[in-house]
Amino acid sequence: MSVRNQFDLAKKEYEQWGINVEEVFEKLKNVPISVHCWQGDDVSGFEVNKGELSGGIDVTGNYPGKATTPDELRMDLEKALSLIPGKHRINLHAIYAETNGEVVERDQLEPKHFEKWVSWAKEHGLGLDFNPTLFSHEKAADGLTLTHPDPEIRKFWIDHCISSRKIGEYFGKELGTPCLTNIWIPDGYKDTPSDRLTPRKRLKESLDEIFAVELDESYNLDAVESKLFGIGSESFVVGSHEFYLSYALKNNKLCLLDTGHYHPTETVSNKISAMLLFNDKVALHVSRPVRWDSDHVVTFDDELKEIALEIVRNDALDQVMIGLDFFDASINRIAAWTIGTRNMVKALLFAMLMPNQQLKELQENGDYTKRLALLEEFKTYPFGAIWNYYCEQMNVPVKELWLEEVSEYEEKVLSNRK
Ligand code: RNT
Ligand code: ZN
Repeated sequence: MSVRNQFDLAKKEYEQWGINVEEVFEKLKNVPISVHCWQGDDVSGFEVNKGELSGGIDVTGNYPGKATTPDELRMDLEKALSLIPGKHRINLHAIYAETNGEVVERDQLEPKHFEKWVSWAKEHGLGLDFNPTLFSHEKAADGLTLTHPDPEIRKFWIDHCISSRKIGEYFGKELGTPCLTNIWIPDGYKDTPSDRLTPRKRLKESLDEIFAVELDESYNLDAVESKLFGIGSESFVVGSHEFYLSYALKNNKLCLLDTGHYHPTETVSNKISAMLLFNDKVALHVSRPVRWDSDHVVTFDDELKEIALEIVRNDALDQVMIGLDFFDASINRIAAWTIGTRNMVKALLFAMLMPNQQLKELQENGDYTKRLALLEEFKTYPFGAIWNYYCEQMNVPVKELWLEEVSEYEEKVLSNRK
């Protein structure tokens, strides 16, 4: 049976619940996922004096063929995007600047160092998001940046964040869609601190200085990303969840939740509704922690579906900015992007195909038996047939066929890289 015929049958089952599948497709097409460029080169970047990856994050694996130049990275991204349904965004880090072989200190970065990314984004109709890079640098070698006791080091990172926000503004202006500029810092201590307040005070002051430079929010939106622990900051992280949640609320910034940055049984899906009541927008780094903040490729698991449900059933697609954050170098990197991003889109489709209104009513009416029964039965509704047809309609490979294209690309392109 063709993909279309299977779809026609499946569609009828959803229609019985009042779900209009074509309308769902239209809605889904317009949800951008911010695809992180750093999966393509193991968070290496293209700085002239490239340092080792630091900041308590780690990429394991040495799959051959990683992108080593901006052109290779863009080419790989194009390949991945051609296998993912929808129009998406690309999330860059400051270390992906193109400086023509010149050493440009991070506090001196300017829009011109991202011109190529912008013209590429224009060519492909992509929005861009941005991140200052406060790791993999000699001035971050001791694990402290915006909270460093040395005012000169702090100043360097403050200036880097300000220049990054201006680059974000440039992206927004050029591309006609606001750039989300997200600040994440690794700062923390390996061992029990003797003073938690002083570093947090310094972080607050540094952020105040960074955001004192006012930018037009129709071009640049600012986010702050919290964390629980990292390698080398096991006992204490300055920028904790409570810190940034409070900071963002008070200063009208976005709070970014990375799904790997909480206690193992704590879920981001449960935080979204609470935050939506007090914040205009919430940002996400969808990742997959395996025992720790391991940044595994996003799979179609229960928590991913629950996150998508929380966004969809609360009608919050315009409020939740969905970004991805994983880096796996043990598998083909283009496949990693494709699997993770397709899963995010797939989870949104899954959520849109649930009888969300009826389920809400059941809960309101106290019918928890039917609530559980339906939630369970819908897990085995013919969702795959709808997903396959969506892919077909969006001109991307159906089912695992995308893998053939990745293998061909690996053979023709990746295997020739040193
Ligand atoms: C680190 C944060 C951060 C980084 C990227 C590379 O724990 O999740 O978002 O992964 O900036
Ligand atoms: Zn993150």
